[in-house]
Amino acid sequence: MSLSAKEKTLVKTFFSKVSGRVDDIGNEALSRMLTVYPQTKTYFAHWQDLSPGSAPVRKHGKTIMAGVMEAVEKIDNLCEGLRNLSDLHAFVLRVDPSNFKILCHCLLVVLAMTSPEDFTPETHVAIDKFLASVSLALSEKYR
Ligand code: HNI
Repeated sequence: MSLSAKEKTLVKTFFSKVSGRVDDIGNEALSRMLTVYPQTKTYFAHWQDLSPGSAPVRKHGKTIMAGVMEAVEKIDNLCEGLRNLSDLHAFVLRVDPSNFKILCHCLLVVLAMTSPEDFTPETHVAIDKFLASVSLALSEKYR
């Protein structure tokens, strides 16, 4: 499922274009995950307010997108690049890895909605593969 050189370029170009809006994108993706898949709320039960767009949701959306942007930087070696994050999610946070796919799908939808011009079929495929690779890299430590 590795990305071709062309696909990597498409991913990098796309994310550099949306880099100024990642806070809103992260908020929207995380809000959707918590709304559509309420079982994911269990991981954030310590937050005051889990409703869409709340302060902690916005803040964590920003954190997640920082992780995604870091993954774009490390696109050539995601398993190595995301090792610490994978460790954290597996051993400290104990997030079930099936949730990575859920969040990545919410993110894909938000990217498609908010960048209709740039979300060409080729870019769609490249980003889908990239997010699947991020999910896989984050799941690495669960084996
Ligand atoms: Ni995730 C913390 C990145 C998916 C639950 N997460 C982080 C941090 C980053 C991050 C970065 C902060 C790390 C630190 O403090 O050093 N998370 C990502 C990325 C994805 C992802 C890039 C997938 C694309 N995380 C998920 C999913 C869940 C999740 C799917 C649960 C449903 N993450 C958490 C929790 C924390 C967390 C819980 C700690 C948050 C807190 O404030 O308590």
